[in-house]
Amino acid sequence: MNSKIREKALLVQSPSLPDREVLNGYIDEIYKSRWLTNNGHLVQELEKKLTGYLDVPYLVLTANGTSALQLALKLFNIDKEVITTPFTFAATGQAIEWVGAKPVFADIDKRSLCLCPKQVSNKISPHTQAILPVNVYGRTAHNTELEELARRHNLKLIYDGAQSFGPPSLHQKTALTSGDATALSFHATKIFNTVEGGALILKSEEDYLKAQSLINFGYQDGKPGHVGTNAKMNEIEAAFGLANLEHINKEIVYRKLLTEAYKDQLADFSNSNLLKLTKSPNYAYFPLQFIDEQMLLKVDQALKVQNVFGRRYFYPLQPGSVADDLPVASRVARNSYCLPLHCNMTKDDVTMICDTIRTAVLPAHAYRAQC
Ligand code: T4K
Repeated sequence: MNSKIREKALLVQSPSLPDREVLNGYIDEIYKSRWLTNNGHLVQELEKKLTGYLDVPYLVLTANGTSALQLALKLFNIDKEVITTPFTFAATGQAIEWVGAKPVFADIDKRSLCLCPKQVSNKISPHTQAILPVNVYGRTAHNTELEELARRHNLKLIYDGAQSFGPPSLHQKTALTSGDATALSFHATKIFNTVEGGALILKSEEDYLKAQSLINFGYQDGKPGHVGTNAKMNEIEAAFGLANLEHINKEIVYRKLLTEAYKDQLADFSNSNLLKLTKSPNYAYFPLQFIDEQMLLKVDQALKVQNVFGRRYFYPLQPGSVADDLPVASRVARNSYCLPLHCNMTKDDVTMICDTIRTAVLPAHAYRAQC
């Protein structure tokens, strides 16, 4: 094993920064125009480019992924019950509560780690207005069944796709266009970032225009219309996004290369049940599921000694969810762990991490084999 401990901490995520010259070009435009926000030229350009790159019908840029979720819920007048997953980041449940609705948690499917349609079906009540699945680690699952369920019960289907940025070639065809809306996050720690930022993908021009108005105080044609908010992206963030978009394909290829290196080096675990690799189709994360929490904590500790910091995405379950009712999500949350994956690390880092994991896990493996 690599005996030299890293001087600089290796974190689970690390932002991709744009080329300075490219960024400066966009910043120069801002200086010339003196236009900083309120649907400026660069926001419009980024919106157009992302709509094409992601191949989606309509896309509205927002201040962050959380505001994109809130916007979707407001757009469809959701204020009662929303069925969602307990295995997600804090923002999902909080966005639901923020608009005055109640999150109702249904269990996840043990293979996809996403909302299980059968469990959703069991939770539908006369108060249910929407289903809100999360594309965990960029995974998309059960879209056809969820669309069918939503149609049958006249519910809105809003996806939390904060982790699922990527062109159609990386996903199932309808990854970002299933249901009524999909919220994306462009936070600093995401594959594609605008520092803070997000977007809402929509299906119709009517929804698009209403969303544009809602993020700008409900203004329509320059006049107040309905109650809105301020959830606009600004020109500096759009400049960052436009510059980052220029190297996004390279970023994805590099993440793929690191993912392959992890897979190769952890292949010797493939026949053991000690840890399982979980696919992140857009290379957003490198998630593992350990056999139990004890093993996870042991590896986490061993990595920390090497100055490496993985993360338990997502632990604990969403507040308000009751673990006993959600056995699959509880187990998955206890045992899931993301290793570092980003453009500021190398294949040698992957080797060091895998060696550390092997050393931490194998004594337990030998012990189990004897029993
Ligand atoms: N839905 C889902 C399913 C989500 O995953 C998220 C966000 C949302 C909704 C909401 O989208 P946003 O409103 O955030 O756009 C991080 C991100 O802050 C959060 O955006 C993301 N999910 C979540 C999965 O991860 P934390 O609490 O883990 O962040 P933090 O500050 O601990 O950073 C994570 C790692 O990245 C650390 O090792 C430090 C490193 N880092 C962080 C920042 C901000 C850097 O190296 N540089 C940086 O600039 O939530």
